[in-house]
Order: sequence, then structure tokens, then C-alpha cells
Amino acid sequence: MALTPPSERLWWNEPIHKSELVWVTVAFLWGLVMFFTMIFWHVYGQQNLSNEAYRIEPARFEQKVEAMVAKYKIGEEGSSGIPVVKPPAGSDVYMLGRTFQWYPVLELEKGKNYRLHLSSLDVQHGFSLQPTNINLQIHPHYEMVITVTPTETGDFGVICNEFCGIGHHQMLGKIRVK
Ligand SMILES: [Cu+2]
Repeated sequence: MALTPPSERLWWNEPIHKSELVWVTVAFLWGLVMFFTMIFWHVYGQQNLSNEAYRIEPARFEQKVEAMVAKYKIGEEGSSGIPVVKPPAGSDVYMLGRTFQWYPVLELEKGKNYRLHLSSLDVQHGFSLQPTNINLQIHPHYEMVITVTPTETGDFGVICNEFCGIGHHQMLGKIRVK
């Protein structure tokens, strides 16, 4: 840091050193590459989903989830007490995040379309579908809707990848595809 002004006060009239010009150019071009990569990866990367988002009160979202559970429950997941729900193909399916669980377990059919609604009842959670590496931030008061078509059968884990409190590491959910 200079304590006194430069001797030539109009420093911006001095020529830019060649190496500085090279680095400014490299940084600018790299910025452009990364900008266009974001757009390219959204279309071709199959990781950044095109989602819709709507405002919703947590209590209202919980009502919708419970209505689906009451209608389409087919059992419970192990001894966890979390219901397993099998909604009809093509329908709206709901999963909520709350400290510290994903609720309920969804059973979907391979090759069918679903509109998956996600929201949180309390704090921000991260919906991370494993092992396909799909990530969405789930906020209270916002309902994220994505159209999903399962392409493989099996059990897919849903982990929370946004630290949400003391039980964060136990926040494991499941989507089962048959
Ligand atoms: Cu969480």
C-alpha cells in the first residue's frame, strides 16, 4: 500500500505492462469459458434439473404430503415407522424434509413420469439423490417441482447435504424404483 500518491498522479495514462495485459486477457477469457460451461452443462450434464418453484406454507405442504400418504400407503420401511407410499404413475408425488428425516419413502415405477414436489417444514435441507448425484436445495416456504422419469430399478438413497443440525448425518431417505 502506498502512503503517498504516485509521483505521476495520472497513473492511468501510463502504459499497461505486457504481462499484466496477458493475465487480464487470460482471466477474462476463462471467465467466459466458465460462463458458457454453466449453460452447456445445464443442457447436457443431466445433473442440473430444470425445476419449477412455488411459494407454499410449510403447514399446507405437510397437508398435501399427508393426504398422499393416507391415500397410497402400502407399508412401512423396516422398523423406522416411515410409511412407504406407492402413488399412481404419472401423478404428483411429495417428499418433505424436516429435522431429521425425509418423509415418506416413495415407490415409483421405472419408465413412468412423476412430478416430484419437494419442500422443507423447518430449515434448509439439501436433497441429494444417490448414487445418481442429483442435488437440489430445499427451502421452507418454497416448493420445488421437478419432473422425473426413473430409468433404473433399485433403492436410491436421499441424503441431506446441507448441514441442518445435530441429527443431520441421520437424515437418510429413500426412493424405491420397481
Ligand atoms: Cu437436513
